[in-house]
Amino acid sequence: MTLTDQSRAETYARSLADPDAFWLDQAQRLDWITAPTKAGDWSFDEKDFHVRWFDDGVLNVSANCIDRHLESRADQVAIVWEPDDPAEDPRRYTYAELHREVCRFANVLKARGVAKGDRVTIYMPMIPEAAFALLACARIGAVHSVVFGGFSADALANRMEDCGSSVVVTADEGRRGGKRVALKACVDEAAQIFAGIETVIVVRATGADVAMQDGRDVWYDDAAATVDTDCAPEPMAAEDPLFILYTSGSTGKPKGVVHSTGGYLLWAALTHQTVFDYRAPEVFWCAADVGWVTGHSYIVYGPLANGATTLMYEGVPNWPTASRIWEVVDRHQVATLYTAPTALRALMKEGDDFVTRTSRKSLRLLGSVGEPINPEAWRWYHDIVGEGRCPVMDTWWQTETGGHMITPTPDMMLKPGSATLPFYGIEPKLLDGDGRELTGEAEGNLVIMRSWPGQMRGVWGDEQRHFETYFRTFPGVYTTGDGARRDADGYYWITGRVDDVINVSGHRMGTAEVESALVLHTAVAEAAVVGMPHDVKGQGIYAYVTVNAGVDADDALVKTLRDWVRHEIGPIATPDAIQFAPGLPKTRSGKIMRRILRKIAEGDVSSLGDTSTLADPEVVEHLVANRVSSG
Ligand code: 6R9
Repeated sequence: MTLTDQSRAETYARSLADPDAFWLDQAQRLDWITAPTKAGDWSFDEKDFHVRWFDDGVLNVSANCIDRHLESRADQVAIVWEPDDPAEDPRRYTYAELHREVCRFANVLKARGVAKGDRVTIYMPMIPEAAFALLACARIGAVHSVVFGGFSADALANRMEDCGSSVVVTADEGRRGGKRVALKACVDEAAQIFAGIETVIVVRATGADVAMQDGRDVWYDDAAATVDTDCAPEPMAAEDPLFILYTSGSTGKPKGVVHSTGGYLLWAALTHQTVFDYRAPEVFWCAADVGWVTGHSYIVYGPLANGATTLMYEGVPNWPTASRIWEVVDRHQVATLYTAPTALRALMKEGDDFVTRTSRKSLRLLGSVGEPINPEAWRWYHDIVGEGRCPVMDTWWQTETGGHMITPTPDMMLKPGSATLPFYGIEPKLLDGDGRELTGEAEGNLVIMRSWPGQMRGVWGDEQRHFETYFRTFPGVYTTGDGARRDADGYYWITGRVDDVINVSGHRMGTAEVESALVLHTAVAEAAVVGMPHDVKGQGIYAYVTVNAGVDADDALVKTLRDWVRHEIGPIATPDAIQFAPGLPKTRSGKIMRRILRKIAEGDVSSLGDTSTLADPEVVEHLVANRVSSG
C-alpha cells in the first residue's frame, strides 16, 4: 500500500487527478475472487443516472472480514464484548472462533430456506450474535436489513414489509442500562401488523420466558446445534447489494438505503484504516449501536476487514455511573474511542471526577460522529478525556455515504468543531439556494461533485425516489441535505441539516414521521414538528398540535401523545415539548410556515421575518404567547 508514506494532501490530489488508477490500487486492500479491472462507472445526469464501482469484480464480504485473516491472526481476538452489567464477564471471540460462529449462523439461515438475494431483518440487542448475523448474511449473499432495537413493532413491521423480508433474527430480550427491552414480544406484535413474517430466529440473550409460535419461531441455539460449522462463502458481484438500512428523510416514510458489496466494503475498510490510523491488534471501540450505519461500518465491516479487535458494548455510557465508558476503556485497554457529541455533553455535565478517577492511558485517538460537535465538548474530549495527547477525529458522513466523507486524519492540524477536509476522492462544493457555486470563504448547501465507492446505490424498491431525493434539487451533484461553512484554510464546518430532518442525540428523525404518528391519534386534527436547541441532545423535538373539537388539550393529553409517539415509532421520537395550537401559521395556499414554527420553538421570537404571506397573522401571536419549554 502506498498511502502511509505520502502526505494527505498529495494522496488527495492524486485521488482526484487519476481516480481510476487510484481506486484500482486501493481495491487491492480487499481479497477478490475475481479482481476488478474497472473502477468507477457513474453519471449523476437524469437521463443516464447510474453508479457502479469495480463492476467486474467478484468477492465475499465475510471472507474479507474473517477467512483471509485466519492464516496470520486466527488466535487474535476479533470481537470483545462488554456486557451491560459490569459485574458480568466480557466475552471474547478470536478470528478462528468468529469463523465458526458465522458459518454456523449462515447454515442456520440456509436451513430455514434463506438464499442469495433474500432479505433478512435483524432486530437485535448489542450482543455478539448481532455481528454474527450480519456476517452470516454476507456469507451467503442474503441482504441484511438491521432495524434498531429501540424501534417499535410498527416501525419493524413497516420496514419488513417494505423490503419483502419474511425472516427476522431477534433475541428474547435486550438489556440497556439495567433495563430489559422486550424484543421478541415486539416481533410478535409486528407479526400481527405484517402477515409476511414467516420465520423468527430467537437468540437466547437474557433467558427470559417468551412465547414461541410453532412452525414460525425457532431458538437459535436449537437450530445451531444441528448444523455444520463450515459454510463456503458465496461469490458475489461487487455491485450485489450487501445491506439495506432505513433512514429518515424530509418527506414520507423512511427510505431503505441500499449499499453495495465491493465499493462499500472498500470505503469502510479504507476510512477505518486511514482516519483512525488503525494498528492491529489494538482495541478499537465504536460506541454506536449496530442498528445505525456507524455500527455497520465501524463496529463490524471496517474493523474486521482490517483484522482489528473491535469492541462491542451492550449498555449505555452512563450506567451504572458516569464513569462507565472510561472504565470500559481501561478494562479492555481501548486505543481508539469513537462516540457521539450527545454522549460527551451528557457526561461532561456530571463533572470531571468521573473521568479523572480512571486511567485512560491506553487511549491514543478519539473520534466523534453523528452531529456537529460544539467546541466546548470538543475541548473537554481532547483536554480532559484525552489529556491533550489524543487527536479528535470529527468525522462527517451519512447513512447514504457508507463511511467518512469530510474528516481529519491524525497528523493534521485540527480546529475544535470543524470536520476539516474532504477524504480521498471526495470533492465537496458549497452552493447557494439557486445552485450557484460559492467559492473561498462561504456558507451554503453542501454537495458532492462526483461518485465515491461507498456511495449508496439506491432506495430499495424505488429508483425514482433515489434520484428525486439526492439529485433533483441541484442537477448533476449529490445533495447532502447539510449546510456547511468553509473557512480561509479551506476547512469545512458542518452547520446542520437544511431540510426537515432533525438530529436528536445523533439520530436522524424526519419531522414528517413524527407528524404522521401524531395525527394517527384520534385527539389530533393537525400537527407540525420542528427541531429546537437542546443542550444535551443537540436538537429536541417540538410538536405543535391542533386537537379535534371537544378534546381537552391538557397535561394528561401531553403525556398521552408522548407515549403514543413512543409506541408508534420508538423512544427516540418522543417529543420534548408539545404545544397545543388552535391553528398553525399557513400561507394563503395552505402551506405550513415551518420557518416561523422553528423560530418560536427556538425562543427567537424577535426575528420572525416576513409574516405578510400568512393567511391569519393572529395565529402567530397566540403561538408566541403560549410557547412551552421542554420537559
Ligand atoms: C454517520 C451518521 C447523518 C447526518 C448528517 C449530518 C449529521 C453526522 C456529523 C454530522 C456534523 C459531524 N452528522 N456526522 N454533523 N458533524 N461529524 O450519523 O449518519 O445517521 O445518516 O446522519 O448527521 O447532519 O447529514 P446518519
